[in-house]
Amino acid sequence: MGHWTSEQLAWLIRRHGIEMTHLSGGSHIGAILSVADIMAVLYADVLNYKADEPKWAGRDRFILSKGHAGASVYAALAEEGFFPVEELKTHYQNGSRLSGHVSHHLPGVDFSTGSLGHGLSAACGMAYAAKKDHDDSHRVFVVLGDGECNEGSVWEAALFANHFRLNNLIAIVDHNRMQSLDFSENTLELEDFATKWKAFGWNVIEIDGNNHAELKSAFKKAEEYRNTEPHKPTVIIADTVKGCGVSFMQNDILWHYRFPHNGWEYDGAVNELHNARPAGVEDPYTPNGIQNPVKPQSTDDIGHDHTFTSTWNTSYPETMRRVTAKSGTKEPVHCVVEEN
Ligand SMILES: Cc1ncc(C[n+]2csc(CCOP(=O)(O)OP(=O)(O)O)c2C)c(N)n1
Ligand SMILES: [Mg+2]
Repeated sequence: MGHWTSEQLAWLIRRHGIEMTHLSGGSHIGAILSVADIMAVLYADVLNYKADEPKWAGRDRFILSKGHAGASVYAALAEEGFFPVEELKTHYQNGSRLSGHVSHHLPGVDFSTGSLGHGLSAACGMAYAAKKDHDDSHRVFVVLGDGECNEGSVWEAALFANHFRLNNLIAIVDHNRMQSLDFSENTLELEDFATKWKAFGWNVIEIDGNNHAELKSAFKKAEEYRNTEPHKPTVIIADTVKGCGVSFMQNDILWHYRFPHNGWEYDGAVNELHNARPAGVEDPYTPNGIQNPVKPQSTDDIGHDHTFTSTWNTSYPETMRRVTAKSGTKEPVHCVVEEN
């Protein structure tokens, strides 16, 4: 359990994410904003850990398999006291231990990631080891990207978890329906995603992954399943919006790789977040927001379609599509941050 509420921590993860990618010129802000609510609920309400004793044997194990969103786990760990918040500014810099992708050299990190498709296998190993040791003191959590589930190794691990009845394993998929250059459905179709996990022998919980109440009850349900479905691992399919919390980054694939540049990109993101900050949180970088922010001009590259194939699911006519897009649209979408 953490020091912050999940709403406060989600806001801090987003604010740190903007600053860290801005300072370093690092990528993946869209992925960081997408997973911020999942990470915040995990570190505020779900995971058992001791920040002053990172290797405590009874801690829940956690792997961020979509390791390109490393800034989100770094921000959560720093804000919960594993290392100084000040160190976040070294992200992606030469000599820093906060490498762009997640590094186990940091206290609180159990497994390095970045090469997609390995986290679920590692989590299976940890859960299997606990079973073999008859050690019921902790659970194993792993967060995957949906595009990451294109990797065959994910499905081999899913088979393994079923075979060894790993009911101490909880996977969460950040299901934003986008990957690095395009919508997932245009890259390699995953749907019907829930049915696939069920067929692999898993409990499946489907929720809005930017909604904290739904996330919290999903984790509660996953805990209940450990008793009611002792022969199954559990996956939470968390429907999210890539770029959630900054209007011009939402559902725009540009922000998978682009970082917030000086000018309207940084000023706009900071001020949007500033205006949405929850009670009890100070902005660590721009305590009063940005006065006289640079505004985008009509010639600036905002609101354009940057997906590789230019539109949602061009491969199939309407009648052949299997899913309706929550995030397959350029319209502004609901995000939890805007509510506060
Ligand atoms: C094995 C491997 N192949 C390719 C990449 C490059 N890469 C980084 S992020 C990414 C897209 C991931 O999409 P998704 O899992 O949906 O994550 P999201 O950013 O949408 O949360 C890719 C292909 C990688 N990190 N590892
Ligand atoms: Mg994705």
